[in-house]
Amino acid sequence: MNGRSSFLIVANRLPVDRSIEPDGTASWRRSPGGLVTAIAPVMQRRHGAWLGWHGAPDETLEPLEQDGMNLIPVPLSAREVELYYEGFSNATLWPLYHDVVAPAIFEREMWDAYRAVNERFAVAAAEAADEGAVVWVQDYQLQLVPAMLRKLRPDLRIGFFLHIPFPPVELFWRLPWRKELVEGLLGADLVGFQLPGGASNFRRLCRRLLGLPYKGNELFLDDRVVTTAAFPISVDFGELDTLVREPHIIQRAKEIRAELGDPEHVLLGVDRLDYTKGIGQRLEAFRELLEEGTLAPGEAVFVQIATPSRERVEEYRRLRDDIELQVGRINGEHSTLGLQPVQYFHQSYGREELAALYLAADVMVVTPLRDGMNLVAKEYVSCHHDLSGALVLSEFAGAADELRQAYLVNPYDVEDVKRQMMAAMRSTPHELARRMRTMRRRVATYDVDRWASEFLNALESPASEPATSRTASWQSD
Ligand code: ADQ
Repeated sequence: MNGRSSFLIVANRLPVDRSIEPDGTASWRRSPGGLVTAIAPVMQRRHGAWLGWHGAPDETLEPLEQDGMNLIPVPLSAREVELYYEGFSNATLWPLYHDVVAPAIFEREMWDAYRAVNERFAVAAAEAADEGAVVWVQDYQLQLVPAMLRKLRPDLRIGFFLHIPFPPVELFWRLPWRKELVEGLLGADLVGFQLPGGASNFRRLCRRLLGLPYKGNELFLDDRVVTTAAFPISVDFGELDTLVREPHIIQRAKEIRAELGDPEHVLLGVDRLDYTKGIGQRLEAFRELLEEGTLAPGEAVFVQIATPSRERVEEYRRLRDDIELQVGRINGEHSTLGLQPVQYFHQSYGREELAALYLAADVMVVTPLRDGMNLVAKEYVSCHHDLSGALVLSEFAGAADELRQAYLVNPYDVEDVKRQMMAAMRSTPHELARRMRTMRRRVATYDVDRWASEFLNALESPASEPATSRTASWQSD
């Protein structure tokens, strides 16, 4: 053994959080979040290594083992966290890729830090990967890594998956460093997106920006072929389906309803506190339903769980204030003694409590203005084996492509959100079961294992010949 891995995940964050015990020793716990939830089981099965930042600035750590995974920490300075992570990743790329629902900031200093950190990840990956290893790079924070890594280690098989939407050419075009970013991604053998639309946006961009020909899913470079395709991410359906059948989870779900005053309808929102998630839009719809009297006082309770997120980024601080003001106003106007129509929690929850909440909810309200996929929608569906419950889902979430039987809404249209929330609440058990059955079948079949194995199969299967050895045709889509 040379200590190198034949399978490597490269992601901004390691899949663990550190907590300090009362006796001062540090321990690591698997962290919450879409990416970790999705990949940890695959990592454990393939005994690979995971390379990423450990979450504390200005600290260098030795590799460690946790949950059957080899973890290789990549250090970041406090200034790099500010410029590369909070800056270029979350104040430039995140809004730009989400339809600019908040303004995107373009600053050269942030870009320089992004490039430098990507280079560090690429060097660390080159050192950790065995000859001919498969390396799977994750998400928008590391889009330059594939090309940097290929330069250092042309023997590797490199995959990249983007968890957020890939924007239309017209939006991406604004980026001053658009060419570098696209060339960075093209270092991969396979570039995966959540939806076919993202893949086709990317191919069109490559043609317009770099004059690259493509056919079907394949982009033809001079000496290589880059495959682009959609791999809609999913959840561990089996794990959730088993968990919610446990007596203590069923009991907890009952308790939650009782603690809420046993209203006729429990509505639920679960999101990172992010401006893309449309939390304000759904609360406004709920407020209007109370205001107009469409919902009687005490008839429904809206539970909004908002996980703290990116709290040092200005836009997120403002959002938190806005949401909390809005919740305060609704409760101020519509509470009765002992009963608040909106229950708001700015907290993170464990898997079991979250599962009990999903089980307790009659209507899950998922209204992002733009979302790569949205795992919450799929988690809710996985938890309702008795076929109860309704999903109100934004057309702008990737999940809407698969969950067509949800109550689909345009979150920009408050009347539409109100109408569909009411339709979900007034629906018959038979109608709910009909919708839920089809959605469950979909999530059960296309679960997270299938997502990962389809991506890895595509990555590990040989590509077509490069442009120099064939006549590449031009295609538009
Ligand atoms: P996110 O934007 O984080 O993910 P999402 O897909 O909904 O959004 O995943 C959130 C995850 O965090 C879910 O698994 C959820 O259970 C968990 N979570 C949320 N609130 C929580 C809380 N209070 N306590 C504990 N857990 C909580 C990004 C993209 C998405 C894409 C995923 C995966 O923005 O579009 O679906 O990556 O690719």
